[in-house]
Amino acid sequence: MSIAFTKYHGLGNDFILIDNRDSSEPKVSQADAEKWCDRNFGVGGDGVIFALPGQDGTDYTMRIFNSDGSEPEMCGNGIRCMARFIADLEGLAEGTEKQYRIHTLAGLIVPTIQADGLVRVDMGEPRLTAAEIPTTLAETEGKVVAQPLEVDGKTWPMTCVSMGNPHAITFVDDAEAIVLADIGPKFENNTVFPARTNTEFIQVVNRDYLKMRVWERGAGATLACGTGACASLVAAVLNGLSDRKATLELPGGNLIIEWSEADNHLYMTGPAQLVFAGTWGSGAMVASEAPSLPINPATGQPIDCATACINGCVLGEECPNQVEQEKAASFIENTSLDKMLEMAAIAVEKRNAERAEKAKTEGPKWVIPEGGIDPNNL
Ligand code: ZDP
Repeated sequence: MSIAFTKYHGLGNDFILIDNRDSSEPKVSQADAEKWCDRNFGVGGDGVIFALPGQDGTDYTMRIFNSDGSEPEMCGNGIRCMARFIADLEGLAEGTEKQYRIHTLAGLIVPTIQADGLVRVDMGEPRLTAAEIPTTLAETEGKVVAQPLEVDGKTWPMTCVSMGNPHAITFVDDAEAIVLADIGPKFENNTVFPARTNTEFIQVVNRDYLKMRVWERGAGATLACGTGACASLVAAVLNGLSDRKATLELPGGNLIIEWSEADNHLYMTGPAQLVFAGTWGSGAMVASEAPSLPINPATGQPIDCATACINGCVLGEECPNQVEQEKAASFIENTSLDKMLEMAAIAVEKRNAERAEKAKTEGPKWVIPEGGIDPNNL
């Protein structure tokens, strides 16, 4: 079976997008998503995203499987890629503004493709109660802010925010110094986060500029995380460390995040970029679907005619190509024996002339041995 896909990235957070508009069932299983995301044995990606038919009056539904096969509720960079993908599928002209209403497991999300090509997403409201995150860390006044958590012999003040998916944010002096692969899993799988968690390490450069590094639940260290950037801005505001609008610098580039006072929604603006399209399991890779190739009688091996014919057909009259067969049949039918002999004589003469010409430049292929040729040993 072959499945078409298109690869997109949002600031280096990369996804494999599947056109799933004709069915509500994802075309790739969670177990296969893990294989597809493998960077050596698959396509490579931080997740697989499906553009499914809309529900509850929305234009489309988005579902995503992480690179470990688990299914998160939402994906900020992914939804920008999804918006770009459907715009491309619908043939939206460049420079046109278009808004989509997308159903996700985290509720309604509304991305807008702007005339400048960037995608601005209404990410909805942050959820702050311990039960909504979910976390067992202490909640005060309906929020989990700067709660101490012991990890690796150190106490980290954690602020927790859900953007549909769980985020645990901690503020550090130097985001670069964090060794994500060592410490990330210890937050992700900590028992205080029963649904595991995405973890953001934030360095406040100033009130409208934050540096972020992320360890994603189910995907590990990624170059960017849209829901994480939104959650981090909320955490910074709750800790009195930033304004309600800031640039978030992620390893893959910048996102502008705004937590609107008017409607309590988060607005995220950033790029989404097409990388390439392809087919998983094409004929060349799946033996049962591969076209049957003619066999070279000399070697017993299949012949790739597309290549072999350029160098001179090795099958000659046995060529399985229908057009070539018909040409040969019609030649035999319509040519007299005299004419054929004449053509053969000309061909032999031409070949001899070519050989003689070649011998001049390349030298003889063989020499007569001293004492002449032994006719019994030819
Ligand atoms: O919550 C999770 O399990 C995340 N790994 C989902 C993906 C989040 C993402 N990086 C984002 O940009 O929000 C795609």
